[in-house]
Amino acid sequence: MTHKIGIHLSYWQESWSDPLIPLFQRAKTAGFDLVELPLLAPFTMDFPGLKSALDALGLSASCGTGLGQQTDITSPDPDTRAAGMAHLQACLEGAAILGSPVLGGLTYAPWGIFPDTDRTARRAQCVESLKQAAVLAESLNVTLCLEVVNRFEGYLLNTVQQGLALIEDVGHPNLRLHLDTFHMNIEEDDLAGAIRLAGEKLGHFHCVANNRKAPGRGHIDWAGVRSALHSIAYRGFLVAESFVNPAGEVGQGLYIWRDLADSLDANAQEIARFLRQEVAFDD
Ligand SMILES: [Mn+2]
Repeated sequence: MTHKIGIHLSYWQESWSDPLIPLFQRAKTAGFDLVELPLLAPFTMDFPGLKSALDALGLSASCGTGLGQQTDITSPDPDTRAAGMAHLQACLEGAAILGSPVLGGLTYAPWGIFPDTDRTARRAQCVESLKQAAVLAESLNVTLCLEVVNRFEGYLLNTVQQGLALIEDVGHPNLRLHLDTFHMNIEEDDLAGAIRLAGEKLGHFHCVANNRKAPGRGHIDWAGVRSALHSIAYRGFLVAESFVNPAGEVGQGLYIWRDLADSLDANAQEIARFLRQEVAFDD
């Protein structure tokens, strides 16, 4: 079996609410096997309609989301936590309809929110909330994956070591780590070593250059990454999560201030070729 390769659809979005279905064909044409759908407002999404559109093109799906201040499952406020659990439930149900084996991203804490006190209590609350979320995910046959992100986007999980400790504290087998080479490049001493440390707990993987350009454009050691993924027998998806377009609220929200690719579609084709030839491997 060779890895399925995918692309995060926000690659083509300028607004977070840009419709996703028109992007499926562009991903297919570029050469991807699957698309990663950002589930930012899951209550408004037509999951059966999205699934039909994926099936029509023979595309698989992966799913990611991000909690926010109003949906923070680490919050001391029970109503905020309940809103967060409802958001995760809607995302997990959507992922199940789409046939995505994983829900990744900021599934455990809000994106870009940094409380200046009570971080220890929030981590403890996070553990309690994830115990419930993991059970729910398991009942839907979706693996809940926690994305380890850099210090500018989150405080709770910056390294694989922290991720493994959190999973250990939750103690449920349906939790995995979601790693991303852009974040790892900032925080880990050794990317390949971090992947090996994650081992069988690695559930989802984002491929991106150190500067968020196409994988292969920057200075990530892809041969080392591939060899580490091989050594842990990683069988999940390889999803490109490049952000190269400064336009709109997506470019602004991700701090893209200059064009990092000439043509989005040609660059997407280059990404698909690179992932298939330089990162994916046969068992
Ligand atoms: Mn990512």
